[in-house]
Amino acid sequence: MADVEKALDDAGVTNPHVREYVAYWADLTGAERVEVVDAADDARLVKEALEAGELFPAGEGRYYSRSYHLDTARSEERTIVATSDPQDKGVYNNWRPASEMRPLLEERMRGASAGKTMYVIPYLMAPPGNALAPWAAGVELTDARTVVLHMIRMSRVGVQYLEDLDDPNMFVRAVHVTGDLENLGQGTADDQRYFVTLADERTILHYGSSYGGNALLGKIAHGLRQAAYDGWTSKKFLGEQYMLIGIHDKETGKDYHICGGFPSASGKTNLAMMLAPDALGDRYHVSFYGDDIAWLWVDEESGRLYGMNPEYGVFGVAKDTNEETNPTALASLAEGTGVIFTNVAYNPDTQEVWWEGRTKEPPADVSGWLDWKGNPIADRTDDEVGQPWAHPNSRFTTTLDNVPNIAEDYNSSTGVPIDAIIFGGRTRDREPLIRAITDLAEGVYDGLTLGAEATFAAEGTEGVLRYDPMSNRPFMAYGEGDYARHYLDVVGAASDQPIFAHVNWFQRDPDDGHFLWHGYRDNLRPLLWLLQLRNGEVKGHETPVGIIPTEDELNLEGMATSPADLATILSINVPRWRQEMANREEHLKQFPGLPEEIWEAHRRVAAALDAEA
Ligand code: OXD
Ligand code: MN
Repeated sequence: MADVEKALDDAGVTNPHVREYVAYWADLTGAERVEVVDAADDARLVKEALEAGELFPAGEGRYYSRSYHLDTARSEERTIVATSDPQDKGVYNNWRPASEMRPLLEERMRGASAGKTMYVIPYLMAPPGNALAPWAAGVELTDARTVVLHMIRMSRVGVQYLEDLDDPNMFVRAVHVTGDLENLGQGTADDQRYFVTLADERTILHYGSSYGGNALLGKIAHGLRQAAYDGWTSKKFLGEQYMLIGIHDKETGKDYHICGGFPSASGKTNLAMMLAPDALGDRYHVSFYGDDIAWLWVDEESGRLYGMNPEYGVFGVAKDTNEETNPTALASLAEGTGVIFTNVAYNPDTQEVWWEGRTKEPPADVSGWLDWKGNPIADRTDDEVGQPWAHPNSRFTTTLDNVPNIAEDYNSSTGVPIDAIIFGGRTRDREPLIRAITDLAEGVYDGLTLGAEATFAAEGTEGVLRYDPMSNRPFMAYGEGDYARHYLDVVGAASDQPIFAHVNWFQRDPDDGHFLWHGYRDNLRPLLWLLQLRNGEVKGHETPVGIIPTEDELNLEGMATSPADLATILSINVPRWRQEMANREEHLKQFPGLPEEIWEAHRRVAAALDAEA
């Protein structure tokens, strides 16, 4: 039996509620040892993980890990939001009664950490001193050392974050038990895994995975699901799956901040880490705040909408990260950064890593290379030769201050004022490069009807979007009608409203399929236009679905683009839009209690399109 009291005493944990919580779960899970961790323990824990074969060296100060082959992604079907109020049931939150889920999880977790160390990770999902810090404190308990190492990179970790809580009982209780990964029936009818947020108890119980998206409980379960629920019940804030960037105009000295949501595989991390195009670099500097989560609230003093990234690191998808798509990410993975790669291809002889899209071709000399499962590439049979070397969801985990263009004030307690909220999916036709929306309800309506093209048959019918409201579909914590109401209320309380916009970098030529817009760094150009529009410096062109730039308003200096392509991405295809409106109506009808403002916005846009037909 672990000596819990001693471990807590040694670490200086005096908060009685934390002590009680740790003792309860140490007893229930049967852990052999309890260890309270601090960010300063990182080097020792890395050394232990290397010795235990949980990490492998990938160059100086870079590490490699591999997860169990059936445990490589978030499992949406096994993820549940449970409360004691059936009114919290939504379309996407997989709601279940808390009274049913807690015993189920306790049963699975009982004795499941026998022989293992239970690490106690006190963390804060906010810059210290932030207005939302009371909702940001948590204590993750985990029986996996690699989870600790990831948490140290992804959140602020240390006992001090628990000791000065205004209400000592107000911290998220986040319990992670790995389970016997080889016997959990992942993806079968007998799947044993459960990833449950008991939102009204501020307790997270995740069983059956050590993959980051399921096991780093500060990030998705607390940073998104729990935060969304807390923001709603407190009426104070929104917790969104948004990136957050700053744009500094060196000529005027002004700073702007843009946040926004993108369904997965729509380039959110690349956008968040974008640099200004060379031709505009003398005037503009783009800084990085975060690539995945933003909490938004109205600052009482200024009346403005503010935002901050609650995370401390980046848990990025490796696939297709290269010098063109995201040089900033590559720099943040350099030697000495402490980065941890997961499920990429690895060469233990040379300590190199590789993933699809890192270079056009995989390394020509395959000797020593292992694929993400640890199998030698050189031993592949003819049938296996075409298979990816890295898992498509392979990841890199690195702290924010490794990102070369990290914003100077990313750690400041105040957060930053938000000028614009953007949404963007991957849409091959219909969606122009950018359309600005100045009306709050229309902006929220646009977010609720966000989607990305179905990528393969199983996900939907070709041409029909897989809707992903606000890019929050997997993280919705309560009913969508209430969510829309709360969003309108929070942003609506700002005296100086942000402008909304929908962006799309992915329109293609219907004949030869080429992308009509270059993307990457050039994506700054439409964003600059959006800020100019907000400042009243340009007028754009009104359409039924928003304001789009005229060709001469978009700054295209130093960029080659064909006039025909530009004309297409700066125009609206009315018949195609009218088709989409019928799909949107079906989508929105699923959500009971959607505020009338949202339906009005839908009807207004539909009528304006009809009038143009
Ligand atoms: C996700 C992530 O799964 O950010 O969305 O990792
Ligand atoms: Mn994400």
